[in-house]
Amino acid sequence: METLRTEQLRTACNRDCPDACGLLADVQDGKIVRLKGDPVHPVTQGFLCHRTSRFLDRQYDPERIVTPLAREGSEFQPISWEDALGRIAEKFLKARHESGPTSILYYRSAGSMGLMKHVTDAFFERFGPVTIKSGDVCSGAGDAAQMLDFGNEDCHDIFDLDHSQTIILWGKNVYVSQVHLLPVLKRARARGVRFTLIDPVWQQTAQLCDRFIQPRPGGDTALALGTARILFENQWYDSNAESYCDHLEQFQELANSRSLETWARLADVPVADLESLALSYTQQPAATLIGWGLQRKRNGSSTVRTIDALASISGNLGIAGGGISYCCKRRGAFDLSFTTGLEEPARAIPEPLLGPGIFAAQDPPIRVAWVCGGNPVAMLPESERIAEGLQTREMTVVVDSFMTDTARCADIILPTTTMLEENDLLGAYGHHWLIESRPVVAAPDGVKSDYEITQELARLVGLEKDFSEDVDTWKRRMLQGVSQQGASLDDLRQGPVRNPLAGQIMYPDRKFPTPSGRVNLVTDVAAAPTPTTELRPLLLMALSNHDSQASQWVNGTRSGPAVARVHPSAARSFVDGSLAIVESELSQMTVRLQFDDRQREDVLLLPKGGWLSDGCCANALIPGEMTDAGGCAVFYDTPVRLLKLPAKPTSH
Ligand SMILES: Nc1nc2c(c(=O)[nH]1)N[C@H]1C(S)=C(S)[C@@H](COP(=O)(O)OP(=O)(O)OC[C@H]3O[C@@H](n4cnc5c(=O)[nH]c(N)nc54)[C@H](O)[C@@H]3O)O[C@H]1N2
Ligand SMILES: Nc1nc2c(c(=O)[nH]1)N[C@H]1C(S)=C(S)[C@@H](COP(=O)(O)OP(=O)(O)OC[C@H]3O[C@@H](n4cnc5c(=O)[nH]c(N)nc54)[C@H](O)[C@@H]3O)O[C@H]1N2
Ligand code: SF4
Ligand SMILES: [Mo]
Repeated sequence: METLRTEQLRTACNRDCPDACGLLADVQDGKIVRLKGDPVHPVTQGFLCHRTSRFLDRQYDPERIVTPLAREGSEFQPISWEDALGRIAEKFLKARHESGPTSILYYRSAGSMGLMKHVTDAFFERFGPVTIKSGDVCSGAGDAAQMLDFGNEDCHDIFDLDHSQTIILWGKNVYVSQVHLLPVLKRARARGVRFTLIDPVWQQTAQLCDRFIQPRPGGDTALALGTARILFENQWYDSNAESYCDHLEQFQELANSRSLETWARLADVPVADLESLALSYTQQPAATLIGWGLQRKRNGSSTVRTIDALASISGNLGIAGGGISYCCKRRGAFDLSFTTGLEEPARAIPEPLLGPGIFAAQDPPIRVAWVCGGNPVAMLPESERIAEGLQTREMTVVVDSFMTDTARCADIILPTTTMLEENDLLGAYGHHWLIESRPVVAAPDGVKSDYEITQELARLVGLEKDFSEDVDTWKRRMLQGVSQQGASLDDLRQGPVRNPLAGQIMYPDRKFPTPSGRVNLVTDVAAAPTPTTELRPLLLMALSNHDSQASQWVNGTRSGPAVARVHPSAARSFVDGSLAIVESELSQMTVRLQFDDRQREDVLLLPKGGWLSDGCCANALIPGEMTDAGGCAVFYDTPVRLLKLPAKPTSH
């Protein structure tokens, strides 16, 4: 018997994740038989997260869409690419001619973080400019805070944590959402570094920490200000802070505006937690890593600003092992000057308000919608409204590989490549390595990448010239700013390369690219009233979980009812494991209760990413609302209550 030759090919994970891993695929006879983490990649270190270690189930899922589909009544029928793109081009030209280009909505999310996706942005910019989204439901509030405070947003090198004495994980669930930070943290732990986790939700990272502070959701502002008060009172703050921080006095007044007891009560933690945190900031260098969850709240941006200020006055900025790291500048190495218009769009709908926004847009109304790299019906607030919005356009096009909640609303579905068939470049928001992705297998016949689709559509609408180049030419163009510094396409083809433009530490000279050149300390924050009410005493938090990448689940785990975790005292009239209804102001959903006495009594936890069509979608309960700055979505401030299921009539 002839044995099949196994080829090992290298590529990258393009999922919306801080880690941007290197992948190794074993390919036999055109089929991938094994996927693992690339041991050569300094951050990936040869292992994958649970969800991507199961990616081959997705790659070879029989339910994958491999031909364009067109709606006929409530069904979809296969059509040819020629027919599909012909109908789309005709509709695009007609809508633009009759109503202007803003009658077309282009929505792209981060289903793939590949840089080539910006080429599709450029197409819509040149064909239009069309209507796009503004803000960012993922990280917008924190991004705005960092820009306002420091004039820039980037992180210390991930391995700079090797120099820390203290690590403060402010709302980060590393075991779920950033697993490749774990080896670095465990190494620090073994060195005796002091760890604090601040999270209203008990999660596994607590086990890594010396101290777990569990404030009420949104209590972080009070916690940070109370801690700052202790630093000021004990002269533990940096006596040089005045030289690189604006508004030091006002910030001190803000911190002193309430007693320690009041701050602790507002945060719902003992005063001892404030004292412990203050002490941590004096055990320098202290690194603060801010997670993404805590800014998806009504006051999310000012919360991040108070944490920025606390870390700043403590004297931990600009030193090895210190700093305040939120999001690495994942696009920082790349020249994206071929697309500029998206920053000043002709018209934009705030992403958290996409559903109501589609209906509100007038003069012209949205006639055509194009959705790619996202499942907004499942993932954005007011799911039902988004579904309705997409279903009621003259034409909605969805580019995806699966029949998602959003694809179900389409008139035309265009099947696209998976990450193992992609040809692209990536940066990461959790570290500074750049990586190239290369197809390890060919896409099935009848499946095209976003760029191939863009090229064909461009040909039909008279923009062929702008999009005729091959992918390598685009890659070289995007790398032109770093290609002389060891990050050319040829270099990347040899393996991952650290972004030569990224420093090891941020602001080593304590000069900041703000207008004054100094840190802009926050001077005023709204004391967040608790959003829960007597009627609805629980806050709904639908968080990242092991088994899914947003709405992309590993096989077999997405059928309802969704599991809702609560403290037993929050559900006294229910038993563990029973069914219940979760009700918000907007809607209701049936869940199965799971008691967890490590949780606070004022939260109800659901997995993020449940599907509307499975009755598991948390976002159907969440009203569309924007954070105080940056256009992030207020995902975790929805009050809910538990209700009994109506009794089934007994049959005789
Ligand atoms: N397995 C898995 N991994 C993922 C994803 C996924 O869907 N599944 N999603 C990816 C995406 S899209 C992103 S943006 C990243 C980041 O993904 P996120 O899941 O946003 O990551 P975290 O930074 O861990 O932030 C979540 C943590 O913030 C905490 N938190 C919520 N509210 C508060 C608060 O008021 N105060 C404090 N202190 N903490 C709070 C939550 O309890 C939770 O532990 O990870 C990615 N990683
Ligand atoms: N309630 C609640 N809602 C949340 C969150 C939360 O914590 N709670 N988190 C929010 C966050 S942080 C984020 S980032 C968003 C994520 O929301 P989305 O970005 O909508 O995330 P996904 O569900 O992963 O959808 C990505 C889709 O893109 C497809 N895809 C993958 N690769 C490609 C490609 O190359 N081309 C095309 N055209 N499609 C591709 C996938 O098949 C998938 O269906 O959700 C947000 N929604
Ligand atoms: S999803 Fe994140 S952790 Fe998992 S393989 Fe991809 S980049 Fe790595
Ligand atoms: Mo995200």
